[in-house]
Amino acid sequence: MFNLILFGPPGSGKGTQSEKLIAKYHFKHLSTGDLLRSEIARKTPLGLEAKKIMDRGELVPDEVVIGMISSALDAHPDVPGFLFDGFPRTSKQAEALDTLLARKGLAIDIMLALEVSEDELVKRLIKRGATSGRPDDSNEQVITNRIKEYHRKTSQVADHYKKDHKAVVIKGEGTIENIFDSLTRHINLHLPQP
Ligand code: B4P
Repeated sequence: MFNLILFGPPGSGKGTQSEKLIAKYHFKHLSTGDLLRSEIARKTPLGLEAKKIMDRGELVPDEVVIGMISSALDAHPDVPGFLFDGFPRTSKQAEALDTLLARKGLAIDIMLALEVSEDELVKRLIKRGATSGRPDDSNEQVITNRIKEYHRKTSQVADHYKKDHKAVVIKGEGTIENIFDSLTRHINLHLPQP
């Protein structure tokens, strides 16, 4: 099994590139943003609570997202690997992920970190907000808050993987195809040979 984290600030292209990577490698896609939005759409108690937090551009509590990932890992024992998109977003989530994977005899193989300038992030999210209907993309103050949350709580997660030499920084600006080529080049280097 091959386990990959796609990392980066809000709007860096994690969702966009995940879709293409899943189509190529058939990993199981685990996006905590998508899982939370599905809870919101179904109006579950978890979703109603998460919505208030996400609409402010803050991070949902660690226990909630760790619980969701734990259930998702148990539900898919026979996949070729997992692609974690938007998770882990705090050091506590990174430690929990290590523990959950270790219980199954697994580990993270590589973290690919998309690097994008702040101006470009804001531009992309405002553009998406015009059509997506996502409340967290529709207000510049909320977008700025999401980027601040990233610097406060998420950016240091990369250090967790740098110390094991598992983190690779990828330029996240340019065409979607060129960025995808860089990602696949690094994945192919690390994939176990058949
Ligand atoms: P997420 O759903 O993870 O999404 P995101 O960070 O907004 O965006 P992503 O990086 O996937 O960008 P995308 O490809 O779509 O998070 C939403 C919220 O959920 C968080 O703020 C938080 O509240 C909560 N949450 C999620 N996970 C959590 C966790 N683990 N712990 C706590 N809370 C959690 O790209 C954005 C736009 O850019 C798109 O419109 C795309 O078309 C465009 N784009 C992509 N690549 C481009 C390129 N190369 N050039 C130009 N535009 C590009």
